[in-house]
Amino acid sequence: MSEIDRLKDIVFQFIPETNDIEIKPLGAGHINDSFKVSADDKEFVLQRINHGIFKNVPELQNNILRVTTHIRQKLDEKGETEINRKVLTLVPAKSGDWFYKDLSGNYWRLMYFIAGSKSYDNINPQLAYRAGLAFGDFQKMLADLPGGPLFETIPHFHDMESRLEDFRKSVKADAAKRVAETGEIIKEIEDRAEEFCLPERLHREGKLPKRTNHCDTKVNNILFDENDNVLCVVDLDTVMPGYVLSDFGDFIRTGANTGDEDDKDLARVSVDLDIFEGYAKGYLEKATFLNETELDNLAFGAKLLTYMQMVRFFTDYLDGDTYYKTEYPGHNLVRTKAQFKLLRSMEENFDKMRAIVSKLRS
Ligand code: GN1
Ligand code: MG
Repeated sequence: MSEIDRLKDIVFQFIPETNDIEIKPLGAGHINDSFKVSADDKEFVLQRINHGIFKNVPELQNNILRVTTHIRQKLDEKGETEINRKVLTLVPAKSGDWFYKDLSGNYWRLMYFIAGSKSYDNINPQLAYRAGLAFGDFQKMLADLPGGPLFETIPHFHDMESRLEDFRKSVKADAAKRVAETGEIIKEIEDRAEEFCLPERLHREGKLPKRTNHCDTKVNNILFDENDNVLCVVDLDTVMPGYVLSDFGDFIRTGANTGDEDDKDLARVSVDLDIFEGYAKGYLEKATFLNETELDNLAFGAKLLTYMQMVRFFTDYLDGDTYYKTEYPGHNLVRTKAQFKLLRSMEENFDKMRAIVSKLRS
């Protein structure tokens, strides 16, 4: 059986069989595999969920169901039109589950493709402002999610103390024999370790709360329509309790980088303060629920998520590239260095980032 026939068989676990079907690879996620499916007059996204990383797929899908159901209801109450373009819609499998497990043990899900949507890897301050409104609104809509906290789809996901523990274990194990050649990076990480464990300390002191966060607010996880208006926020695998600094920071890490996440040309990589300002403005207009500690540390969140991503890419490099998909040998080291360059640019511009947030919140 060809790969495509296998994929068709999987799609038919969710929708009625048809000969009028086309399946193509979609997007550039680092974890799951995605495909665009056109069947009769409908379009879908089929995804193979990486269950090595998301170990409890039923709970994961249940989170997404809870989140999308709640958002749908909020949009409905607001009198929104075209709701199916403004929130993801999962398709149940014929079995009644919200996923399908194939004979090789792979997990799959299907959802509707949002018609006429596009995403960007590079944006401008105006679009950043709209993205800020969108992620602020997302957190706001989920603030009263019924049914208690969401399941933690990846335990300790954005917990810097835990990420550093993993990093130190990997240095010790040196599985891929890459420690000797990367001593300089290890030192740069250790030099900043204490500074970046601040959120966990603030949380223990009761000053920094956990709220329902997206936890993967990459710029390309926002869908825009033909006129560059935001349609909706996608990639809901990691929606779970976390610090708002994560969501603020991960957008800046990706959307306000003048270069690419894995740029080999480090001269291209720096923080764009106009995009930072655009996003902060939009976000603060919606996120009216933040406390003083959260507001004081938003700019820090940008540095934190960049540092965290540097540590995560580098840990995976030391482990021999077992977590992230890579396109070439050494890709994770290239990513590490690009994140480190971005971090240094943010360190140089930290006072300016803080001043922007202060100006906008007053
Ligand atoms: C992964 O698969 P993708 O690209 O949406 C990762 C994020 C990282 C990101 C780095 C579950 O997201 O946490 O920030 O790569 N997702 C998971 O680009 O680890
Ligand atoms: Mg993701």
